[in-house]
Amino acid sequence: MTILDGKKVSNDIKEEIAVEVSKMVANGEKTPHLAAILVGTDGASMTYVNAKVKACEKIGFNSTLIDLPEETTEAVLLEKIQELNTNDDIDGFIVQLPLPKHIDEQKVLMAIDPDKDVDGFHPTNVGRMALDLPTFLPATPFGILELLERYDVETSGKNVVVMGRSHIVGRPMSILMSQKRKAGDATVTVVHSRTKNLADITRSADIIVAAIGISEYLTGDMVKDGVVIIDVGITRVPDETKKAGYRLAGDVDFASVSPKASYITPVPGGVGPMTIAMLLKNTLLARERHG
Ligand code: BQF
Repeated sequence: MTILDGKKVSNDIKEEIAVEVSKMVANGEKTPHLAAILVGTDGASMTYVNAKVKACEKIGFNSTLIDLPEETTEAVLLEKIQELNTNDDIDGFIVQLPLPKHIDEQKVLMAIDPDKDVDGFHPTNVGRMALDLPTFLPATPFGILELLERYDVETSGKNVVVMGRSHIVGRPMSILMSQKRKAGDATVTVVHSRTKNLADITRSADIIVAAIGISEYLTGDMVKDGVVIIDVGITRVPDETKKAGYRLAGDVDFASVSPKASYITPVPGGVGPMTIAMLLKNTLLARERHG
């Protein structure tokens, strides 16, 4: 069993990007600049957005965090987005999800200039991804592809089961892995909350991408020997023995699944850090594309 060490690979990628940034700066080019909008004070969202800002500092990017109160209206948020769309100093920006319930997420994502949409959530970029045109790939699926590639995990002709159909992970992952690409050429099945005989389907999988958001849902009896496991889940589970009061759990029951797996991502330290690294990669790409 090999651990797919997302922490290590993400650090490799960040170092590669840092080298690129130094070269750009030495050539008198602009420094990549990522902005992030956070609405409200949700604990997990604050952690994620802070991790993104910190990663920018580490690799020599400029970053701007725009902190808006929970009560921010949709109109004010759309104004902020317009400002970032037209600010030539910003190469790319994200709106941290989830948004408060009074704001229409789809409307917000559609307001982002596709050329600055480094999360790849704008319908234009989703369409470009589906058509295999140059775009910004959503950071989590992009990170999973990169992790599979760097560990030389064979995907061609394999049965991949994607658990979950979210617009951020499951759906794009299923599209990307069915495409003709390095970590692609797979036969992909998407399973979800309405799927019947789910365990029969997961037991036939060579590779499982678990992205359903239910902690430790996938257990050893649901997988075959030699399976490759990508665990996208990241749930806070109350744990009084931890100083934070919680521990992080994936969608995979690591204890029962890992003995059967050929490769498996841990939680934390698997897919999560790769998500951050690929957001930075997209921002570098945005800077290069803007010329
Ligand atoms: C790690 C996210 C659900 C909803 C919105 C490192 C992250 C997580 C874990 C991280 C996530 C999850 C992010 C680890 C960004 C991944 O060491 O295991 C980094 O920051 N993520 C997000 O921005 O929004 C989310 C999950």
